[in-house]
Amino acid sequence: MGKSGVVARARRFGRTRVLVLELLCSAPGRGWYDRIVKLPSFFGIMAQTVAAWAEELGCLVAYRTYTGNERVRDLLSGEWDIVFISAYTRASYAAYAISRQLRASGVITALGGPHAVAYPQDSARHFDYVLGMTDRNTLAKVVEERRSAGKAPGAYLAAPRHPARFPNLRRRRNFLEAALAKARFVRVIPMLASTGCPFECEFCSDAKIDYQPLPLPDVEDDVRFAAGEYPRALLIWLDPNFGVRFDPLMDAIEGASAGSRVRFGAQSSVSLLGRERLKRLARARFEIIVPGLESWFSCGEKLGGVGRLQGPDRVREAAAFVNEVIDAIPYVQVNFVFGIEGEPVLESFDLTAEFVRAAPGVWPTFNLVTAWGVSSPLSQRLHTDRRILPIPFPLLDQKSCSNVLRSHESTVDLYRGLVGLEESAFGASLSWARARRAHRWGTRIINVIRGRGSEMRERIRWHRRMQLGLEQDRGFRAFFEGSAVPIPSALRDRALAATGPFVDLLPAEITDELKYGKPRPMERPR
Ligand code: B12
Ligand code: SF4
Repeated sequence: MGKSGVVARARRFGRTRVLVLELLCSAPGRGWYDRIVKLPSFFGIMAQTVAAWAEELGCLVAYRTYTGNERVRDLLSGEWDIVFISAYTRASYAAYAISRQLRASGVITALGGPHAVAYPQDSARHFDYVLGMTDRNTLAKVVEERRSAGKAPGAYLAAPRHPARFPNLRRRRNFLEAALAKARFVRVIPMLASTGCPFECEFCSDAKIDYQPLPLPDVEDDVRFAAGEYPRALLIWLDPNFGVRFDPLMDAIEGASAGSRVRFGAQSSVSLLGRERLKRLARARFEIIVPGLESWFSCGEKLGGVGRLQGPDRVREAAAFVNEVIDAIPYVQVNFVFGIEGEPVLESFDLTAEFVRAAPGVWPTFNLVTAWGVSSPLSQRLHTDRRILPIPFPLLDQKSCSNVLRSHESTVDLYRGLVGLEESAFGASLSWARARRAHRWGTRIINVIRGRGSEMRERIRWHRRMQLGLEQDRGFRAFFEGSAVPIPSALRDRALAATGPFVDLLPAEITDELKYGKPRPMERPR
């Protein structure tokens, strides 16, 4: 329903007017692919779930995504009693700015999503409510109470566990379509079959969250509905680890999608992806698989046989395994995390370069270890040890820089190694090899755009800038050594640019910090 319809009906019936905003970024994307393809498809299921529950609770609800292409005025237009905002940490300043603007006109604001989970205390300074794990009861409390925090910190509410059931796709349809309307090139529909994970990788927010499958009839219903209504869609499973209960889940998916043309994608552990399972996934039209390798030295448990090896042996086995996956599944992405404590930094990059050459068909993703507030066992430990650098939130995107304090040598090695790896992995020769290995034109085109496009070029330039700063600039180096010096201007400028049109709405303390750079102590959990 349009904005004016929602407001007019709410006024007539005295119902609570709710806006749910899902921030998929905080500024326009850098290149064409980012702006038009990637960011509009980055929405999840939880903000739409909140919208559906609010409707069930009798509210009049509008749901909007921010993809970087909208005007802030249009995003917020309308009259609202409560605005729920969903944000990752990289978009948290945008969320703070929006909340400030809304609260000034008496609207109650509530934050949910990864930033609220990671930084509940800091978030509570900017919102009336901060929501951790959220179920229908958590939401009902906000809607019924509608308490304005005024100047005091907002209330923190959290359910004891993730919801055991989510409103089905049929029920969320209007909200899904509002998000899909902005994704013109690829129709990605997020799906969910489980929450939590049975493994315990220390850096992961799900390390301590029990694995919980959702009811299979719900999963079947969602697949059947999507297959019938959106036959050309790509159904992406958001499960942190897809296929823990592989056979019953695949029975449900295959049964519900039989005879349709929908395709699937999922992220899973190497240990869950045996040869027979790969064949089954391919038969069921899984076209994207993301097996998490993460590291050549840690995370062994979830890698099964490959994980019992380390270093060069793990590289050899992993490349052989991934090459088998590519034979079965057209698009394979492998994620790596660099900077994990106790791992030899330069050797990790050398081994990854070897892997990229040995498995040229995969798309490799390079992430920097990041401690997000209190979200993982690693981040909690590092906070206790006071080893977190006060990197501005917009740069905590896993790509720009790591916020973990380490020795100067290993910090320089981290960016030096990363630049070398990125230049070779996305250079002409390996990009060509990647394109040749792909079985489909679609995969070739996506890989060339991702590897040779403006976003990747800008990222490599930035990592080179980080490396030079650490090697040549004393202030830069002092900051990354943990001294109480101002945040370097290069970081502040990047954070300002990443906060895009929301900069002017930011609270003064954050604008001052970003524009003028005040010395700050080492970060405490915030
Ligand atoms: C699936 C997934 C994605 C998908 C889908 C994203 C999406 N919009 O949902 C894709 C691949 C697109 C993605 C992209 C990214 N991701 Co991601 N992703 C995940 C993953 C694996 C699962 C998230 C999920 O859907 N879980 C199922 C839901 C039901 O559970 P939940 O997210 O825990 O949500 C609960 C509460 O937080 C709350 N809640 C959640 N949202 C909302 C919203 C409202 C309004 C309310 C009230 C409550 C609420 O209720 C839920 C039920 O209890 C997590 C890791 C993990 N293991 O959890 C990382 C994770 C969330 N991603 C992460 C990151 C860094 C990214 C990227 C920045 C990576 C990048 N550089 O591109 C982007 C940013 C995307 C964006 N929208 O801005 C980090 C976030 C850290 C942080 N504090 O910001 C995580 C935690 C992984 C990690 N490294 O530890 N991601
Ligand atoms: S296997 Fe993946 S989802 Fe599970 S704890 Fe490890 S990184 Fe997190």
